[in-house]
Amino acid sequence: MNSSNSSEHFTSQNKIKLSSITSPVTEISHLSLNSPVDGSYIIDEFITKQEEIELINSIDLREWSGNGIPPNPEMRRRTQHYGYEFSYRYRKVVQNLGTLPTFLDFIIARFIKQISEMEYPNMCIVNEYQVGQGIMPHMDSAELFGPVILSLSLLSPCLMTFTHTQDSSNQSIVLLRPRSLLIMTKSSRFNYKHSISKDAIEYYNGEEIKRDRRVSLTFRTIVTSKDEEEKIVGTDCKSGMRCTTKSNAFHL
Ligand SMILES: O=C(O)CCC(=O)C(=O)O
Repeated sequence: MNSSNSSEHFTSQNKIKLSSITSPVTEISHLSLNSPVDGSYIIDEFITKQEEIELINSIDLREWSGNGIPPNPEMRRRTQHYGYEFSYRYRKVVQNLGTLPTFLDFIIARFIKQISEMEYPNMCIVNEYQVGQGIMPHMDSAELFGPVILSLSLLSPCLMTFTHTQDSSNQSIVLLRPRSLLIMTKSSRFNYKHSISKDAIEYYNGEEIKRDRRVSLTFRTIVTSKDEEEKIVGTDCKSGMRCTTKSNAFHL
C-alpha cells in the first residue's frame, strides 16, 4: 500500500486542465509511490476558514436525512441531497430536486474558474461522518455520473483509500485535509474504488490523523439518456448557471 500525499499543491493561481492530468496525487514522501492514483488531484485550502464556517452554518440550518429520516432513513451516516436525490438502497437517482442551493454558488464558480474543461455539476451530496463512521469502498456509477467527481472536505481530516478494481493489492492512501478539494477523474475515477475507514485515529507518514466530525460535499454531474431523464426529471428548470437539467447536464 502506498501513502500518497497532495504533492501537486495547486494554489488558486493555477488553473487545472483536466485533460492534462497524468500525474498521481503525490508529494514529498519518504515512501516510494509504486501505484499512484492517476487522474486525481488535491487542492489544499480550496476555501478559506471563514468560508468553511459559513458553509457549515448553511448546511446545519438544513434538514439531514438518515438515522430514520427519509429519503435514506436506513443510513446511519447523515446526508443532504441537492440537485438530485440519490437512493443508497437502490443505488440510483430517484428525483430531480431542482437547482442547487445558492450557498453553493461560490464553490461552483471557483470550480469553473480554477478547473478548465469543467462541466457545471448538477448534483451535490453532503455527507456527515461522526467519529466511527466511514464509507465503504465504491466507485461512483459510470452510467449515472460524469467523468469528474469533486469532493470538498470540511472540519476534520481523514484518509481516503483508493483500491484498484482489478487488483485489490494495488492501493494508495490520500490525506484529505479540511478545506481541501479532491478531484477524481480518469483512472482514479473509473479504475479505483475509494473508501474512508471508521478508525478514529489513523497515521499518515508518521502524522496522527485524528478524526472528529467531518462533512464533505461531493459534486457530480448526472449523465443520462433522454428516456432516463424523463423518468427522473419531474420538472424542468430555466437555463442559467445553476440549472440542473438541459443546458449542460444531460448527454449520452
Ligand atoms: O466523503 C468523501 O470525501 C467522499 C464521499 C463519497 O465518496 C461519496 O459520497 O460517494
